[in-house]
Amino acid sequence: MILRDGTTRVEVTALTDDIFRVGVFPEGMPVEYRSEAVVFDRQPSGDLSRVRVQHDPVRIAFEAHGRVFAADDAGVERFSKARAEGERYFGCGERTAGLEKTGSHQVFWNVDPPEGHTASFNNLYTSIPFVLSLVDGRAHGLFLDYPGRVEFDLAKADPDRFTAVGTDAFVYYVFAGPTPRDVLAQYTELTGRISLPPLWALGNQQSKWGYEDADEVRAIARGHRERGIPCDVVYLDIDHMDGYRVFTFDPQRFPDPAGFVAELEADGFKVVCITDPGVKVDEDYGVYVSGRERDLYCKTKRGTEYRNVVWPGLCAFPDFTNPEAREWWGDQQAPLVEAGVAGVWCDMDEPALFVPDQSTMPGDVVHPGGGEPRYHQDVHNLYGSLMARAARTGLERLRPDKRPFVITRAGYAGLQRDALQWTGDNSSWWEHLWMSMPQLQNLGLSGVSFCGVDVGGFFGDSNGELLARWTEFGIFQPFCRNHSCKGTVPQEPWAFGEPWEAVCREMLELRMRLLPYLYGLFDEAARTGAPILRPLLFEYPDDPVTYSADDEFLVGDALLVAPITRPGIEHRHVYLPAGTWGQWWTGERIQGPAHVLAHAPLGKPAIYARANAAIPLWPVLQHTGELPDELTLRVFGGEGSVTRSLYEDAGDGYGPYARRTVTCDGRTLKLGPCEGDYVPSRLRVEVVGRGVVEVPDGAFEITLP
Ligand code: MIG
Repeated sequence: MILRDGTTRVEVTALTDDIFRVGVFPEGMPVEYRSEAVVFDRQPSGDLSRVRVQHDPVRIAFEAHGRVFAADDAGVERFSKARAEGERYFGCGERTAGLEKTGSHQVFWNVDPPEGHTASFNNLYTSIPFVLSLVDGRAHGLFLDYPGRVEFDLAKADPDRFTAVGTDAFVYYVFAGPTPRDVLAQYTELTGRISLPPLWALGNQQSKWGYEDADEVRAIARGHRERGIPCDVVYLDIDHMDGYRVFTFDPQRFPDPAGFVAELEADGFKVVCITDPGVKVDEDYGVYVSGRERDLYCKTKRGTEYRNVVWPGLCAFPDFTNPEAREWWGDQQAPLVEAGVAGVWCDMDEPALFVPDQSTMPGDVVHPGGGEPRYHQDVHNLYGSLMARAARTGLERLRPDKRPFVITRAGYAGLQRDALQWTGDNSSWWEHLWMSMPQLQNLGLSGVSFCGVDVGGFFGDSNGELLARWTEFGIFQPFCRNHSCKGTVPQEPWAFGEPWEAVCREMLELRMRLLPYLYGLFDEAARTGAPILRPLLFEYPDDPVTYSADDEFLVGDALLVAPITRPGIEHRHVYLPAGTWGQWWTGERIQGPAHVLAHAPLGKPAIYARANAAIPLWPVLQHTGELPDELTLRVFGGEGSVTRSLYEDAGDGYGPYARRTVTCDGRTLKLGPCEGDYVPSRLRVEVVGRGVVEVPDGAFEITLP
């Protein structure tokens, strides 16, 4: 549908019955839908029966699932949406303040924030201009697709309005819901979903900026095995490079990268390497020279190579908006892949620059784009996403039989399909442990279901109690990695001695036991966009108490976790929504909705399981290479029937899988037919407090003890 409002051209398109696109183009501006965020590639449905148009001035609204939403309250040429009565806003990507965004102003512009960012900060490393709204428990969503700077005013300046500024022509998408799950499915149908990571990426991971050389990393790996502390991955930060030249190894510190990786591999560890976008200007460095010869770097306005200083000294910066530059960059990863490196960590990709300190590229730097030049200010937020895309697609080409593993710090809407997001440089503060909860829930509500913060905190010295409590939380992050800054005290799980070491071990053992459950949630996220670590409101949108419950969260549909985030205390308030909940450690049943005072001494965090949800567990493993062939389904019996899905495969590659449904009502447990050709594990069922039964081969229904 094409409308005109004065000299402004307005186009409304129904992509599906529940996803709408609106393009607003003032006179003289091109009609342009090109987007690096959007992957929707089906034929648009074209059904405009849910679109409502008023004329003079033109105003657009949508009507579906029994209500009107995303209604313009001014002429269409400005972005201004009426706030429906009782409408509450959520989402907005990586945000450190609480869950609810009603009454806030949101800036979308990627930065490497100053050390010690707090909940009062607004924009950080990634930008996702996406809002999920709830009105009387029903959800809709809105995504404004512009990767330059944009700002949302969510009923702050005017309590009855949602306005956006930053761009004259604009394209936005509306998602009809009506549940939060539907909105996430619709938003991620448009912008893409995570791909299923290799199983080892769900294991525990250990990192530190400051591990000096191969021997130190070996000792860290061995330290885990000697102490029986599960770990799957160790990291090489920038000190592994030769003079910070990306894709190289320092010949003294890492004389035999392939031998080093193979040795760790034999002990069940993967190695992941950092990469930075700044390429050292050095005529003897092949990466730099080949990028220059192929003309793949960003330019100044005058057409010369744009340079700035980062770790290696003076650097040039790949123009990742150019598909040829992405392909070239992906290929440069070959030396890492040949050494056996299993994944790539993209850092500093806001991009973060040193001159001036903690700055980014000036807005008038040119991204030549392989013939479609754009100014940096119009693509800034994309830089990290496109670097991650170059890394991901490169790994897929270099190692087609393995699943890619890419981490990014910066990015834009849709980054979830190229990388997981880790949230950069937090601090070893109790406040930052607290902050991690809304931060990861906000990301999960914005399509980034694979995410995590540095466990133990990055800047500053951690301590035993903080690390132990942080690990109690960290094992529930989709991405579970302990990482810290150069010059801080060691914070490996054993670094502070007992009793903290034992707590970290028990928690990481629990992580390993829960891996089959988490893997099923990753499968769900890859298929539907549902967050893994999710706010209560995702499952209970009709319960307004959940809207502010941001210091607790759900892991999938079946576990509720309420971490302790202050020193010296063992009790805290927990809200349990409707249904029966089983206390993980004691088996006690609690009927929700209820506010309870949880007792959570060290090593016994407040975890509640949803009654009758069958939670698949492994025995304790030291790493995922020890894949067992038996699963235990743990059930806390109660009222009501719950159906969950159980996912298994070989853990990497693209071979067969097995997906089954498990339905339990507390008295019987039923298995649905198995989808896929992978040979599924044998099952036993542990009914908490009542005993264990083996499930005979071929059985599809058993009576529980
Ligand atoms: O200027 O590579 O957020 O995780 O250890 C600092 C060194 C660069 C910032 C990352 C951090 C990493 C560090 N990097």
